[in-house]
Amino acid sequence: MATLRALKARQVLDSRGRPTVEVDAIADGGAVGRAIVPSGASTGRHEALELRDGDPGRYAGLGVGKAVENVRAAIAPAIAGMDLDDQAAIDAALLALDGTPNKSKLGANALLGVSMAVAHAAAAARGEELFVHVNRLWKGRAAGLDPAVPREPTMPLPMVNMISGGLHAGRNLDIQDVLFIPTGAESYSHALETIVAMYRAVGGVLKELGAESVLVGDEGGYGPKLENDEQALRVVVDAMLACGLTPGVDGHIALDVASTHFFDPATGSYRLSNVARPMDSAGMVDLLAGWVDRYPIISIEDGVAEDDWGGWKALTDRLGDRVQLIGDDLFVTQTARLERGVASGAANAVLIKVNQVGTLTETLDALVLARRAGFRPVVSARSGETEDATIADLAVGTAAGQIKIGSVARSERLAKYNRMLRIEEDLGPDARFAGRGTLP
Ligand code: 2PG
Ligand code: MG
Repeated sequence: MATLRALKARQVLDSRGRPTVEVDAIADGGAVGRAIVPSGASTGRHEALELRDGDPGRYAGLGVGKAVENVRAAIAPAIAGMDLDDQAAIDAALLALDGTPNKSKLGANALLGVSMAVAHAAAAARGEELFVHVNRLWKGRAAGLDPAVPREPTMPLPMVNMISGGLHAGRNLDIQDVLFIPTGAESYSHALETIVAMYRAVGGVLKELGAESVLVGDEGGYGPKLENDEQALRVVVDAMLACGLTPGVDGHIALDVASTHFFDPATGSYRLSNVARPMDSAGMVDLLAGWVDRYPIISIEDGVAEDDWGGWKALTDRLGDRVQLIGDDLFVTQTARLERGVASGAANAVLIKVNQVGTLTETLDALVLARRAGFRPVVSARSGETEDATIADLAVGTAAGQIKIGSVARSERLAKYNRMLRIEEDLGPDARFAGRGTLP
């Protein structure tokens, strides 16, 4: 049994040049696990609190010195000596130390840095890959679930950002991400090759259209100025055709509408920049259903806003039998909100983001609940990322089935895609791949 000897923490920078927390967990035998915490831009109101210093003189108030100090002064002495393999006990100790419902005392960024670094150190102390360690944790947690729930390490099917809008690309479009899913792929590496071909093809279609700019957004997707959101859907369909794919057969579209960010809670209306009049939930559901009828859309995330439970129910009643409807801002990876969604028929899938909840164990809790309810989980990165690739191992080790990282540009994204190539090699020629079967 390896125990935790010490923690080190420091401030490093993420892909937007903003400070974030890095933690090293050192095992008694000297093995080291390191993790860096990601950060969102289109964050949900109910996410666990990301502690920032608020000192305008330093990094425009975004420093994380307090969170780093909390790791050193409050967390390290309290959990030193604990069994690194007992992730649940360590995470429970972190929650007890913080003691607040939204991790506002120590900061979810302090807690998550420690929680993930501990998992890395546990794997390193055993001399095994992180996904193998995570898989052991997952099998333990999944023991009571339906036998059909996947337990063995499985390469996920990626959904990949092609065109970025919303808060990730200067509000050029209302929709935040138009993504491509390589539904015809037979393996992860085959999927990746198709994705890269699509990324080039989308760039080509945009250039032909004369879209002023094909510069990329925060997650590496193209951030063009287009006439409207629907034109972005046509661009992705045209790119599929240019790649020799049959839209709706071996290539599909996914959307992250991120609609919370154009929802006005005061009037209960959705305000899209290219739709003349504000819409209520029913109007928003009609708009999305129309797109589903006309385009090969198989997945929609945050089609309505984070607290529009009535809208979510209407959307799910209307499209839930043919489209994956993912709650991101809606569920914020938290079991209490996910339980409400399951009970009320809101959504049929859940985005899994480690920093929305703040510990690995709570992330596994959300995955267990999702699987129990028959909700598909999609492990996701944030728009602010780093070279940390923990989520790649998380997705494989929990056999989540799907992953969303951003585009195949910018190295903080490629760190995860490349990590999965290594894992696939490790798993060998018989590596399981979630593939098309993971979708409706
Ligand atoms: C999302 C994420 C990732 P952010 O909305 O799903 O795409 O964005 O990290 O900015 O919340
Ligand atoms: Mg989202």
